[in-house]
Amino acid sequence: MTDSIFDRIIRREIPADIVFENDELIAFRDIAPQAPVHVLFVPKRGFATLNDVPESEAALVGRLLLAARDYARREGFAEDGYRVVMNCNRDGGQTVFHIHLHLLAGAPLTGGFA
Ligand code: IU
Repeated sequence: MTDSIFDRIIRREIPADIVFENDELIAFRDIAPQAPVHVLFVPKRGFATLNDVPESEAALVGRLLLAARDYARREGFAEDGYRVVMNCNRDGGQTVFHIHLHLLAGAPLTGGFA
C-alpha cells in the first residue's frame, strides 16, 4: 500500500480540484494539464505501480477504467473521443507511485504522451 501525495489529496491534507469521488476511487484535475481536459482517476486503496496490483484487484482496475469512461460520457466528450494512459515505472514516465489513470480529451491527441 502507498502513502503518496495522492493519499494526501484523498485525506484532504492538500487541495485538489476533485471532479468525482466514490467509496473506492477519486478523480481530480492534473495540476500540469497536457490537454484541455486532463483528469487523474485514482484508487483510494493505492498500489505503487501496475506491477504491484494482484489478480484479486483486477475488478478494481476495470472499475477505474469505466469510471473514466463514465466521466467522459457525463461531460459530453465520449463520442468525440479521449485517451486513457497509465504510466509504469521509469521508462513509462511514472512520477507518482500510486496507480492512476490519466484521462485526456478536449482536442485531437495526435502526438505522443509522456
Ligand atoms: P505520472 O503518470 O506518475 O507521470 O503522472 C503523475 C501526474 O500527477 C502528473 O501528470 C502530474 O502533473 C500530476 N500531479 C498532480 O496532479 N498533482 C500533484 O500534486 C502532483 C502531480 I506531485
